[in-house]
Amino acid sequence: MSEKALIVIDVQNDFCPGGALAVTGGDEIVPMVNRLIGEFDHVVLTQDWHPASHSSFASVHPGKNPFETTEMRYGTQTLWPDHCVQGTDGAAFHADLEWTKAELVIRKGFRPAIDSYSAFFENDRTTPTGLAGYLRERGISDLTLVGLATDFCVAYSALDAVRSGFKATVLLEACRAIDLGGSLAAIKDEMAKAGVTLA
Ligand code: VGL
Ligand code: ZN
Repeated sequence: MSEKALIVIDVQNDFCPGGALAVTGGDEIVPMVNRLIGEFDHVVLTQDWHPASHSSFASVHPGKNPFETTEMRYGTQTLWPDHCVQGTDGAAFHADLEWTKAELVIRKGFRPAIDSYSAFFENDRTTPTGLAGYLRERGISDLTLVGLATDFCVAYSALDAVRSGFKATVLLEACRAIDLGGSLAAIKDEMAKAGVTLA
């Protein structure tokens, strides 16, 4: 068994123009992502899903601004504007995303004290989301990743995918980046070295 799946990362209102953590051109990928959803036999979506006052929000760290960093127990954490709060419109999928075919929606970042960029592991890189087990049990070994943002949730998901024994391809055309201080170039390099196919 070597099934393929499309993993659609965080195509949510808050990551699109007008959203709380808008990624430039984030909404431009939606038509292409919809086409890919139509082509794949298996589709998994992820949804960034934070409780209010999540520890990754700059607003809960006195004196800190969004896009600065802080030291957490698990390492350095970038601080973000409040975004993707559970149940809000900002956390909803983009209105044009054709998500009904998805067989699984993985929600991540719901533990107050730890952020989760990756669809596989939280930012301590050890707490699993359950996605690897789900894919293995279903005989899915070959993943194509698209979505937002290239240099955070897409990249960490792809890195963890290869680390967990999956084949991973990132379709860059169907992704958009935040690109904080050269983060896009650095993580593309890291992905290529780790064995992620950048297409
Ligand atoms: C993301 C920052 C914070 C992402 C999620 O989806 O790339 N980035 N939360
Ligand atoms: Zn988040």
